[in-house]
Order: sequence, then structure tokens, then C-alpha cells
Amino acid sequence: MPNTYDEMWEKLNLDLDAHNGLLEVLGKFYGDIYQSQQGRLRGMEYLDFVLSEVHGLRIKELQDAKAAGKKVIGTFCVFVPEEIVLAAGGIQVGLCAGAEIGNEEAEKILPRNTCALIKSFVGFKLSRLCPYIESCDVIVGETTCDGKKKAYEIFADHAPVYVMEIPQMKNACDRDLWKSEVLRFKRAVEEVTGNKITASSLKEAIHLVNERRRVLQRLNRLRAASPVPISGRDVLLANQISFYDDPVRFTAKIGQLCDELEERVKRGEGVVPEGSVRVMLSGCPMAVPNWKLPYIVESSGAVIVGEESCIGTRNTRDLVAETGSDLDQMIENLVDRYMRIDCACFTPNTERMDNIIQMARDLKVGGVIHYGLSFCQPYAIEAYKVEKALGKAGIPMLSIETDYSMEDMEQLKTRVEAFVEMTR
Ligand code: BJ8
Repeated sequence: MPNTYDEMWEKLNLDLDAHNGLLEVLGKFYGDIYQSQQGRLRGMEYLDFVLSEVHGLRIKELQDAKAAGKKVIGTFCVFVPEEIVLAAGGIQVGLCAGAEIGNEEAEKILPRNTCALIKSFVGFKLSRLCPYIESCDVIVGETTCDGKKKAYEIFADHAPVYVMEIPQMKNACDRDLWKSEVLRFKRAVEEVTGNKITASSLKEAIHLVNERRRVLQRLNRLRAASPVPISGRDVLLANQISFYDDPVRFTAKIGQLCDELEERVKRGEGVVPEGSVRVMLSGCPMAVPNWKLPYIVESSGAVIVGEESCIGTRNTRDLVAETGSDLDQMIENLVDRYMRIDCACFTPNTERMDNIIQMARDLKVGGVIHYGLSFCQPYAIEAYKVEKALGKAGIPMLSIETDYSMEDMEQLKTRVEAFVEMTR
């Protein structure tokens, strides 16, 4: 049956048949994992709607903005400072990379043993399945892990790519490098958008992105109540959607969700059966529609109360200081904030251990599930240190390595159930 958006998708050069197949699978998957939940908040209807229109209405908004002269910048990493893009009048979208549907195409040009996230974005592009990628005027890559770094070289043959260099250590010279990269990015964005960034546009953009972080921080504080008032899956969805929804609208809607949640917390209402084990996830990001592990955890007698991840607290924990009104000071503030990101690509990365222990204690978790995508060396290797640090703090950890396929569902469920029982 023709879809209202077929014409738009055709213009974006999508493979319509394959794309319809993707939407069908996504809809079914979403129904099973999300809409089957009991006691969801009314405010989740907004997120359900956004997700149901993920390739429709939001793409239409992007197309309309482009027609009005705006530029769309796509990213794969929380290191790319959205404040710069917004200050130049652009729109930034986090590209998802959470499904394996384009793997066959991706494996024609990438080694099979590449992390699922990388294969996913390459596969989406080669299979012509992602209207976000096709809407981008520029896609910003970064030199975080080796896999991404090298994949962008190949990806650049298929899409307009700009790569930011990310330092791997946190010494003074690394900060200098990062500052020069932020300034280089600023110049590139000004060139693409045709707009000069001013002190007032940057100030406004910093505030806007901080407001979105603040509302997600509020959501995280509220979800930590006991009894747990919202599922981990629903909070993960809010974090995932934060990467591509309009930031002003998203912040307002999540504010309303938080108001509703606050009332629920005051009434002492929970959303999961009494005795559910509080669990925290830690590790690789979970991009849309990667909901496999959260679903398994929350159908195994546990509830997720926090995600130590880039689609989680790593992206929302730190604000940019809103001090200073000249451009230089604001750039310094941006540089400082982004240097605090504790991605496993850094060495050493001791602040991540401290942050995990702090978070696990604050959230009063029974255990931590460390999640690594298969073939992701930074997180897989760092899992050893995380387990050691948690062990010292008396908090048990289960290390899971998986990808986007459904083949290991049963095996994962058995391991998660055993872990949940052990922590009880
Ligand atoms: S700041 S976590 S978003 S790099 S999972 S592609 S690391 S092999 S995603 Fe990340 Fe930025 Fe770091 Fe966050 Fe490589 Fe690992 Fe794959 Fe990864």
C-alpha cells in the first residue's frame, strides 16, 4: 500500500521496498517491546508518536527546514558539539546505527568482525534505508575507535564526511588539540551553513542544549525513586529520541513527562513488580532500535535504573558552564565540558571507574550489567577494570558481549536471569 511519505522517500533515493520492510519490522518490534508494557505514563504517548513518525514527520520537518535554507549535520558520537551547529543556524541529528538490516551490504566493504554499530551505519547508507543519512549536508565522523576512524575513510566515498580528531589522553596538550579541533569545526560549520557564529547565538545554543541535558537529568533523578516509577526501556527511548527530535519541543515534552512522573513518585507508585532487582547498564551506546538487552533484563525480574552510556548519562551528566559572554570564553567552556567525556577510547580512563561506582551507589543497584558490542575493543578491554572497581565496591557485575542479531536471545536471557537471581 502506498505511504503518504513515499514521494519524499523516493526523492531521498531510498530503496522503497526494503525501507517498507524495515518500517514493518520496526513497528512490530516496538509493539512487542514497548507497547506491551503495563502502567506507562501518559507522557510516553509523545515518544510513541515520535517513534511512529521516525522516518515520516521528522524527516518532513528536516526537508522543510532545508528548503528554507537550513543545513542538516549528522553525527555518530557525543563528542560533536551540537552547540556549534545550532549557533550557526543548523540542525544536528544523531544518526542511529542500531539495526543489522544493511549488514550484507556493509560486509562487502568491511571485515565481518567489525562492531555492529559501524556495520549498521555503513549498511544503512549502502542499502539506501536511512532518510536521516540522506538528509544530511555533512556527516561528522570522529577519530574515537579504530573501527570508526577507518570506516569513515570508506564511508566518505558514499557520503559527505568531515572528521574531527578526538584526543586519546587528557593532558594539557590534548586539551589544546581538542580546542583547535573545536575551532576548526566551527569554521567548517560556518562555511557549510553560510552563517557566522556570534557570541549571542552561541550563548543561546549553549543554554538550549543545557536545558535538554537538565530535563534528562531530572528524568534520571525521578526514575531512581523506590519503587521504580518508569521502566528503563522508556527512559532509554527518551534518550534515544533526544538525538534527533527538535530540541526545544523535546525538552518541553520531557518536562511534562517529568511532572507526571513526579506525581507518581509522590504517590509512591511503582511500575514493576515488588522485589524487582535494580540494575544499571554500563558500556557501549544503544542506538535506535537496539532494545534487545533492556528487554531481556526487564523481563528477567529486574528493572534498569540507569545507563552509564553515551545514550544515557555520559551525554547528559555534564553541562557547559554558562558563564562569560565573549566568544572565546564560551569556546573554552565548551572545550572543558567535552573533555570530561569518559569514553573508553581514552587512556587512562579512571574517571569512568569513579563515575560508575558513584552512579551505582547513588542508584542503589543490586548489580551492573556491562554491555559491549562484539568486536568493540575499547569497551571489552575496559570491562576488566570496571569489574575490578565494582568488585572492590562490593557490587556484582555481569559482562555481556553481543550484537544486533536475535540469535543469542535465549542464551542471554539465561545468563541475565542467573545474574538477577544471584544479586537478589
Ligand atoms: S564517546 S562511546 S559515542 S565513540 S561500540 S563504534 S567505540 S567499536 S560508539 Fe561511542 Fe563517541 Fe565513545 Fe560515546 Fe567503536 Fe566500540 Fe563500535 Fe563504538
